[in-house]
Amino acid sequence: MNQRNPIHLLIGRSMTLGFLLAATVCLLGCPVSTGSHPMHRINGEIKTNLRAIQIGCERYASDNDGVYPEDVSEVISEGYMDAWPTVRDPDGAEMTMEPIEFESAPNHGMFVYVPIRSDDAVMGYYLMAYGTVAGDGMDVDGDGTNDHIIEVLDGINTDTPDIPIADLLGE
Ligand SMILES: [Ca+2]
Repeated sequence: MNQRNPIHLLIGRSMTLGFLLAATVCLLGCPVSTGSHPMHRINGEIKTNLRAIQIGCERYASDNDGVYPEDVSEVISEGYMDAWPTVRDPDGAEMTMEPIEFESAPNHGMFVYVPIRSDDAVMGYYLMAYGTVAGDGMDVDGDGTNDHIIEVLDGINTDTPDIPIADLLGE
C-alpha cells in the first residue's frame, strides 16, 4: 500500500492483473480439488467466479483513469463482462451470481460490492461472495455473527484508502 512511485505502481498493477488472469485461467482450466462434497465444489466455483468479477472491475478502472464503478452493474452495462457468472446448485440447476446489498444472511451464491471512496471518486472496493454451506463463512462486519461470506477480494489500486471492511459495513 506504500508504493507511490508511478513506475512501481504501474509494474505492480500489471503484475497483479497478470497474476489474477493467470490464476483464473488455471482455475477454469484445471480440475479444482476442493473436496468431493458438491457444496464444496460449488463454493469453489463461487470463489472462481468472484475473481472473474474482480477482473471485470479492474478492466473498468483501467479504462476510467483508475476509478472503479459506483455501481458494480456498470461492469455488465458497459461491456466489461457479458453477464454475471453462474454456478450449478446441488440439483444441477444453474444459478446466476447477482449483486445484492450486504446483510448478515446466507444469500447463497450472491455477491456484494462495497465501493471505497476517496473524496468523491471510487478508488477501491471490496467484493464478497456468500457460500452455499450454511455455517460456513466469515463474520465480515465484526458483530460476532457469521455473515456466511466465504471470500473477500479487493482492488489492485495501491492508492486505495486503507479502510477495514467492517468500518464500511457498519455505516
Ligand atoms: Ca457479522
